[in-house]
Parts: sequence; C-alpha cells; structure tokens
Amino acid sequence: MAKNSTRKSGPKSHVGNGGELHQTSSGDGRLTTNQGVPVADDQNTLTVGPRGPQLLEDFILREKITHFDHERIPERVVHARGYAAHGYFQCYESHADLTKASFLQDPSVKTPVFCRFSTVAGSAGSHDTARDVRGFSVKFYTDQGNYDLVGNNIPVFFIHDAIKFPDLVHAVKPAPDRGFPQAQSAHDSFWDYVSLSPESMHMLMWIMSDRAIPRSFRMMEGFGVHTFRMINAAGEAKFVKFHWRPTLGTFSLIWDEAVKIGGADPDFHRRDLFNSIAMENFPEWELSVQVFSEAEANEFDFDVLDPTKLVPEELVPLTPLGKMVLDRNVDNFFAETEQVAFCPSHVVPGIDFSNDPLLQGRLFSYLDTQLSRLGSPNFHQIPVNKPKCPFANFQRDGHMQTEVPTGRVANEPNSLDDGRLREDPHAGFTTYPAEEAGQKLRLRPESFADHYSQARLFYISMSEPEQRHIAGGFGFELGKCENAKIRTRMLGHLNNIDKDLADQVAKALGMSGQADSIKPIVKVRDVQPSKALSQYAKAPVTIAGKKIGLLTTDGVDAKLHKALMKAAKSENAVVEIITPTIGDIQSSSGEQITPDHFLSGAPSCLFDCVIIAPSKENAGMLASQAAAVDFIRDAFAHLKVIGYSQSALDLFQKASVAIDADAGLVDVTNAKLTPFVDIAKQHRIWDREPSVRAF
Ligand code: HDE
Repeated sequence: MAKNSTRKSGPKSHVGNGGELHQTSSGDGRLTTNQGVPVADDQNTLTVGPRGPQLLEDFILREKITHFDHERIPERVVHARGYAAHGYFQCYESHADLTKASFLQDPSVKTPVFCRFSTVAGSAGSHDTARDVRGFSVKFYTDQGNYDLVGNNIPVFFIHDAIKFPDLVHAVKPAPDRGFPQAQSAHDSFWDYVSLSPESMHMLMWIMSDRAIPRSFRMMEGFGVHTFRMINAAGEAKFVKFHWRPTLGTFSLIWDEAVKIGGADPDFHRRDLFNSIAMENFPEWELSVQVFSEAEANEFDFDVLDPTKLVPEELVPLTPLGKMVLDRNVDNFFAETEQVAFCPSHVVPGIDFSNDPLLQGRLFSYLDTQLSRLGSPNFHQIPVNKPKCPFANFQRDGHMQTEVPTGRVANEPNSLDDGRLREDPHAGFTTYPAEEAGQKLRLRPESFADHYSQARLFYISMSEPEQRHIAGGFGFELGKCENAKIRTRMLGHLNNIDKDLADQVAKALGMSGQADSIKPIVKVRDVQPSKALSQYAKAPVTIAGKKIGLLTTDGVDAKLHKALMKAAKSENAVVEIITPTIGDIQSSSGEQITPDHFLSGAPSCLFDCVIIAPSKENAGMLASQAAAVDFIRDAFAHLKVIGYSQSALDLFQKASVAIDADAGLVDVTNAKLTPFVDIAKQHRIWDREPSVRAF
C-alpha cells in the first residue's frame, strides 16, 4: 500500500468529455499519467526492495520528471516580466467614417481582449518597480480576426530604425562578462550607447521622469507609439496615433519608494492588478486616437514617421473611440500570460501601417520571436492566441499541430473540395495603396534630425516636482556610470535640451562646468509647453483605487476603524491594517480584527497614504519598534499624507517628524477623518519635497 498517498489531498485530474487533461478537483478526482492511466502511488519511485536501486521501467517517474525538465520555455528577449488579464473593449459609437474595423462600428458589441503589461529590461524574475518603460499590449479578439495593439506607456522610442534595436537591448541588458546589473539602465553600457545616439534624447527624458516608475498598471497611460493608418469602407485613409488613458488617472511612485518596494514586494504591480480584479474594482482605460491627414502631417515641424516624436495634443486633440475594462484574472499564468504572442503585424481590415522604419522592422521581428519562443508556427492554436472568430486556410502540419484538419485537399484554388475555401476580395484585408517610389539606399531622413526640440518640449511641460524628478533620475543613473566621459557627454546633450536641467544634473554629479560641447545638427526649435504631457497637471483629485495603510495595535479605537472602513468604501479606496504581529487584535469595543500585514513585512512604501493610531496601552510598545519609526520617516520622505492619533505622538517624536511640519500631517483623533481624506486626494504633498531631498 502506498505511503503518503496524495489520493485525497493532491492535485486531481480527470478526463473530461473532450478527453482533455483538467488539473482541477472536479470529476472523479483520479490522478492519472498524461496517457490517462490512473496512478496508484505518486510519492514513491519503483525500487527493488525498500532500500534498493530504482528501476528504469518506472514510466510514471520518467514521465513526471521529463515533463518537469521541459517546463520552461525561453523567456521573452525583452518584456520578459509581465502580467495580464482578460477583459473587453466597447466603442462609444460607430467610427465608420474613420475605419471599417468591425470592432469600432457597433457600441452594443463587447469585443473580448487580453492585455499584458510588462517591464522591458529585467528578466522574468526581476522586480516590478524597476525604472523602465512598461509594455502595454492589447489583443482584441474581433470578429474579423485578432488585432494586436502592442504599445508602451511612453509615446516615443529610443531609436529610429529597427536595425539599431539589438544594440540598444544589448546595451541595457546585463553586461555579457559579469551578468549584471539586472533590470536597470543605471550602468555604463546603456548610457554609453544612448549618449552616442542623440536620437534617444527625447525618450531619455521620459525614462528619467515619473512615467518610468508607475504607481500601478491601473494608473498608467498607453500609446501605440508609431503612426498608423485607419481606412474606412470608401477606402479613405487617415493617419492615427493611439492613446490609452486610465480612468483612475496617471500616477507614479517616488524613486526612493520604488527602490524600497522592489525589496518589500517585488510583485507590487502584479499583486495590485490581480487584487483589484479579484475585488471587482475593474480597471478601465479609454482608447483615443489623434487623427490627421497625410497633407496635415506634411505641415508639422517634425516627421510623423519618426518614432522619437509625438504629436502634441494642442496640435491634434484626442478623439475618444471607446473603453477597455479588465474584469477577469487569468486561470493559468503560464498557459495565458507566458504563451500569449503579440505581433504588431496582427491587424484587421480598416487598420494599416505607416512607413515608420521602426514599425516596419517590428512587423518582421515579432512573428520570428514567437517561432523561437513558442517553438512552432502553430502558436495561434494555443487558446490565448486563438482567434475567437472562425479561421481556416491550407497551412498544415508543423510542431504541435493540435487541430485535426480533415479532407484530401490542402491547396487552393482547387475543384476537388468544391473550392471550399477562397479569398474574399470584398471583405478581406487590403493594404492601403500608398504611392511609393525612390532609390534603394541606407540613409536616415533629414526630417528625423531634430533630436532636442521635443525633448525640451517634454521638460518645459512638466510641473516643478516632475522637473525635479527628471534631474534626480539623471543624477542617480549617471552617478552609477563609472566612466566620467559618459557623464560629460550626457551633460553636453542635456545642455542642448535645457541649461537649467543640465546645471542641476551637473551639480548632483559634482561636475559643474564639465559638459562636452555637442552641436545639434539642426537648431533647437522654440517650443511652447504642452499641458497634456504633465501627468500631475491633469491628475484627478481622488483616492479611488488607492491604498490606505492603518498602522495600529491591539485595542485600536473602534470608532476610528469603523469610520475609516466606511470612508474608504465610499471613496472606492482600500484599507489595509498593519500591526506589530500578524495575530488577530481586538478593537476598543471588543471586535475581533484580522490584520492584513505584520509591521516588519509592510513598510509604508506599500501604501498611498497612512494613519498611525496605536491604542494608548500599546503606544509605548509600538514606539520601541525601529520598523514603526521607519514607517513614519519613509511616509514623510515619500511625501505621503499621514494621519495620526494623539496616542502616536511619542512615536512621531522618535521619528523626528513634526506633526505641524505641513498640511500633510493630519490629526485623526476621535475618528475625524474628513480632513485626512480631503488632503489625501491630492496624492502627495509636493511642497514638502525640497525639505526632504536635494535631488
Ligand atoms: Fe518590442 N519586442 N520591439 N517594442 N515589444 C517584443 O516580442 C522589437 C518596440 C513591445 O506582452 C518581442 O513577443 C523590435 C516598440 C511590447 O508579449 C520582440 C523593436 C514598442 C512587447 C520585440 C521593438 C515595443 C514587446 C519580445 C524595434 C512600443 C511585449 C517578445 C524595431 C510601441 C509583448 C515578443 C508582450 C516585445 C521586438 C520596439 C513594445 C523581440 C525588433 C517601439 C509591449 O519581438
């Protein structure tokens, strides 16, 4: 008889009606091999006698171990760490004047989507809050086939031409000799490369800004980056730029906070998305386009085919198309999030490409990468990649063919099979017949040569704190470069963008007056600020979707606890309770409360705003905890709104945080919560920043 048999408690499988393997506890609950053979003992290998050698004939052991040995597939060469969810897209009205894309015609239709967010440089096991671009990929399962909008949370890119991409990625990834640093750009090879590629300057401004450390995937914008085309049923084409805007507003972390969260909760962003969806606080984004004709584009003072440029919203405002809601977590991370295959070449009738050279390179690269990552041209048969509309053609065979195509014929045209499958010249995909002529050459267009004007546009459009953070970002990253030549070269570029910024960065590096002289190829234009670029200029005043941390002890004031839960609910925010130990506590009225965290595992960087309110009896014990002192000091340094009860005053003294330091410290004694909530809606106390850090 089997010892330690898992028959009752282990993962159970059963053969469903379709003969599929179900790793569920449903059905008859019998564990089987992959061939469907019931397993009698899954804990002990077949041996000769209880202490004897193992037998090669143990097919159960060999199948299990062999499958395990092959569990991993190559991680994505970029965007390896990602998190995804299912949802739907619904257009607000018919956009037939703009495009014939079927999912943009009927507001009553919900098109299923699968959306994956990612960091770019880090490997799959890196942390979520690295300073990096975030991928923002959406697969629309339309009734005319799958459409993949594979974008980023930043509207421009580092380089003009796909041929430079391998070098860019090699420069940012861990150095080939030492294998580090992981998930960061703060090192010599990255800054050496970008400082030698002036076209990267605009992107560098975004990457050093708050955009590269988002608070949450739910609070992040998305962009298609390239100029695309939309084509209506009459064959008329317009250029478009895609934008995703989160309903919760766009918010970011503070750099020191991002670094600390990396240690405290490496899964900060994925946990946030998973929990929000599980709690039915479904995140939403509005999809908009900037629409302009080719003739209008020719009048702009930049080239719309240049992916290092954006189209200011003052020049072309956004046209809202519809809304995406993510309302279902994946059932299986590997099967769905890992195996999803996005390709910018997956377009549907009504959407087409432009000649953006970076986009053109991507149209080749993604299909190619799926072949090596997923190992077969049949990757479209994996459930998450499979169109939800009928699809049929005569492509055949290949690794892991999971369909069973029937019939004798695998070619068209044919008459043997009644010509069953034929092209449809009316509804089928047709490419926009753009006129193209010219010499074959390897040449960068002169219209791409202005590398600094839009970098400057971005910088001067930022609010004061956002500008401070950009200077801080450059200071931190260049400070990690060992080679001084890279720093002086970068200071030279920054001088062409904004003298004040260059001076601040030079000061942070202790290198004032040491910038290289770099002459722009074309004169930097006199640009006007664009309000739409500042995330805080348009930030909603709200705590919706945010997290309040209540640091307390046994004997917590019942009135405060109740009032806080009520206030958070009405503001659509979440409260998490932190106590010195994880065991249940009792409120002052004897109610049993189960804390969410224990103090040493939940520093204040994990919350958007905090309240510190121990019971009188336990205030001394809390004040003796270094983690409680750090909790307050960090919350203050991260510019958070901090509520306190009178019982916490000793603790504040120990943390050297004056309770009258600024408007962000709010007395919540006697459960007076309204002033706290009102101030917390401002997100952070920006005026505090100059008093807590120089850069
Ligand atoms: Fe990607 N990119 N990329 N990229 N990219 C990949 O495809 C590539 C670029 C983006 O969630 C890879 O399936 C080239 C711009 C996202 O699965 C790979 C070039 C933008 C994702 C690849 C670019 C992106 C990828 C790696 C320069 C914003 C994650 C694994 C021509 C518009 C998709 C994979 C997901 C992934 C190549 C530049 C966004 C290797 C050659 C610009 C969001 O094929």
